[in-house]
Amino acid sequence: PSGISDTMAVSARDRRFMAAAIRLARWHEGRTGSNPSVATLIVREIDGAPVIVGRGVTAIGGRPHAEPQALAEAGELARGATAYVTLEPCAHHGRTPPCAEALVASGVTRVVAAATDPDERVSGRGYAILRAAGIEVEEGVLAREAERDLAGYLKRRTSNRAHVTLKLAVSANGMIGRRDGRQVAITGEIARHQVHALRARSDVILIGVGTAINDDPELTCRLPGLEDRSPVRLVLDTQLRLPAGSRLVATARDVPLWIATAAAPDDPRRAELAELGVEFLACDAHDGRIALPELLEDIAARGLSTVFVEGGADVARTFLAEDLVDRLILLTGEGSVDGDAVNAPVTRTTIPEAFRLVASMTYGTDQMDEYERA
Ligand code: AOF
Ligand code: ZN
Repeated sequence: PSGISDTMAVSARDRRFMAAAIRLARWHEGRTGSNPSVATLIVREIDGAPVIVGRGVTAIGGRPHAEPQALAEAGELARGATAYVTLEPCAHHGRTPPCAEALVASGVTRVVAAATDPDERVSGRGYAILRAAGIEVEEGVLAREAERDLAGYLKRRTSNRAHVTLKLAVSANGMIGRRDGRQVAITGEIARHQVHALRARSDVILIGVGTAINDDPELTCRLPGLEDRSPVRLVLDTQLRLPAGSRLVATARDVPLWIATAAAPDDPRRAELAELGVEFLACDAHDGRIALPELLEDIAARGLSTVFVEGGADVARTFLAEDLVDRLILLTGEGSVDGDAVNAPVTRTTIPEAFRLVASMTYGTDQMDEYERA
């Protein structure tokens, strides 16, 4: 007797392998279309030690699912093994047979799961199939951790709207830029790379047309190895002011560019931009601003789950005021922006009460704080 009871040892092991599965699921985050990126590990005892004999992550594009890939790698070794799944295995005949049935057929005797799948075709049915076949099922292991990564998918499934992350880069004196529009660097290079990585994990990057005109950004992901991972770029442009000569429009053939607008369907600028590859989301506007809740529903209806809001100040303020921010990423630089500067809608000392701090990192002289709506 080691002093540790069997059940304690087992649950520590379960958490360890589930943590590994959650990390594996991140590999394809943002690249599985409307499907969430989830992972499966098949683990069995070999010579008294647990060994991973199969691993799978939802394939790019969303299929095949994680489970059949992990089971294929494990082969006969799956018999009597434990499967770790970050999301409840599916129970429906979609474009692939149900993963719950694949697990039953493989001979695994135990399934450890993190998050339950709210998809109405699954939602407890996956677990029921496993249990009916005599498989021992442990639900909810590291559920919170898995749910943080699946937040976009879960939000779309449970609220029919896209999940919103707002990113703000704030100077030490609480500013986000200059009023004259001249660009200032608030954070350093490492933080900038982190932002590119965050973009790559999102389905949509959103900015206001003011920022689009002023900064003329490209909003693609320019990190080595992630160049092919540029999400849809979406511009809020009530009156269709985005210049046809902007970098965004110039790259619309390579990386999707959508414009949310209230401009009339027969507005001639639409045809001009459409010709260049731009797509339009017809929106309602109130007081000259695109109606955001409806827009987020529209995005979800198109199968996209996560929106990364990058500015400017007005757009950020509106998302916050309308309580539409699910996750807030605050980068705080070391320098000050002097002169005629734009106040940040929030700073580290004025975070709205609804948010709680979930992570803090230091990148050189920059600080990155991540908050979630409780
Ligand atoms: C799993 N394993 O790896 C993933 C699952 O359109 P389909 O047929 O591919 O089904 C999509 C649904 O499958 C999706 O809404 C979610 O419920 C589930 N995702 N399930 O067993 C996986 N990615
Ligand atoms: Zn499945």
